[in-house]
Amino acid sequence: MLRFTTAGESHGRALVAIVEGLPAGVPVDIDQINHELKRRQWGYGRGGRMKIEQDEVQILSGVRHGLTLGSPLALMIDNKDWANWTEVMATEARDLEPEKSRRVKRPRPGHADLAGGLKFGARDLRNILERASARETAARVACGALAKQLLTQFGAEIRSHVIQLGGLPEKPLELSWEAISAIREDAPLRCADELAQQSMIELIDQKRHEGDTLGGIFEVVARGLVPGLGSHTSWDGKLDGRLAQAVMSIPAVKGVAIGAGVEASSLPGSEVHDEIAYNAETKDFIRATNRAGGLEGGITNGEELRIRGHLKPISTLRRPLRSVDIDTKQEEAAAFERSDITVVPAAGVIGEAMTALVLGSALREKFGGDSLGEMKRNFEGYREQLRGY
Ligand code: EPS
Repeated sequence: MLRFTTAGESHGRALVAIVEGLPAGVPVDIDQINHELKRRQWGYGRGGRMKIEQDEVQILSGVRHGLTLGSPLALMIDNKDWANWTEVMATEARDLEPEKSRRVKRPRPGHADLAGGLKFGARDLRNILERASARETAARVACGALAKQLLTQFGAEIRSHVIQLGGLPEKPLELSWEAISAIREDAPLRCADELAQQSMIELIDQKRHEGDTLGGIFEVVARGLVPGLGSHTSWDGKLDGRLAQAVMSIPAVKGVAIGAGVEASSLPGSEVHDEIAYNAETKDFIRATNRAGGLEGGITNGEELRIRGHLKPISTLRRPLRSVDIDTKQEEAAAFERSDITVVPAAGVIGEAMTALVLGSALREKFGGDSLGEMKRNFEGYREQLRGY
């Protein structure tokens, strides 16, 4: 199994992560990890913080001479903004004057502030928001980049794109792998449809002006996956359920759909299920459609995996919503320091990372092995089995 854990506060010293379960001998490309970190920071509608941070990973363990050792990898990404927060976020005891403490006491509707404050008894909501912040997802993207490097060894690739933002276009975009692959890395919203992208940008500008925020939908697509990852045999082995949890855990994601997921519930079966055909030449079972999004019974079926994340708008608004001061219990405007207007393209990159980590884990379960070579032999043996089916 491939597993990871992260630690770090948004304005603390650094984000760190430990990744466990990669076999020995996987080539690790640190530039590629940094490239993924950069992709996450990109996107029209991000706020001032992204001008401060230029995320770069340091690998502290688990890699020697460019190859994994089979031991846990420890990763670290510095928070450049930490320099401005050393007193407020000091790990040592401090007795700061109220005006210097940056205490948060007006919870933002939609954020973890109030629910977390009640749960932990935190009288300074900063104790909650520092960890609830989506800053943590930089660490996930670094872990996901490692999972992607494992997947590459087995011929799988992952991409993401924005298919709707702030309700535009009215019908979410449906695009081929080729169209998605052609999106330039500097596309402002990682959207393949130029016209749609332009109208999204105009909407973002309008909402920036109004002090408001926007959500949207991203789609993650993985291709080159062998059939047979995941399992129908137990509820927690089903890959659709595992992917849904992984994608739902991304901040602001409130809905996850696989393939035609949402639309499928209102259509008859004849318009939903993908009919099966056989290509005698390649000895492959094939489908003309892929409404199942590459998963049947919680198992990959060899088609492209397609998973959508529906994001609510960011909960920090420049024109704040009504809230209550936790000291006075009087109605007040929610706290605001600075914020992004929308993060849908960034969430897509995080979606790629979370998908890669789940798929990487499923690959490890199926093909095992302590070294990459052993894992590849098991993989080739299985491919042989598929060809003889
Ligand atoms: C976030 C608020 C903003 C975002 C942040 C997530 O940060 P700050 O409060 O420092 O302005 O920019 O996202 C990141 C720092 C990041 O790396 O994505 C929040 O409240 O969730």
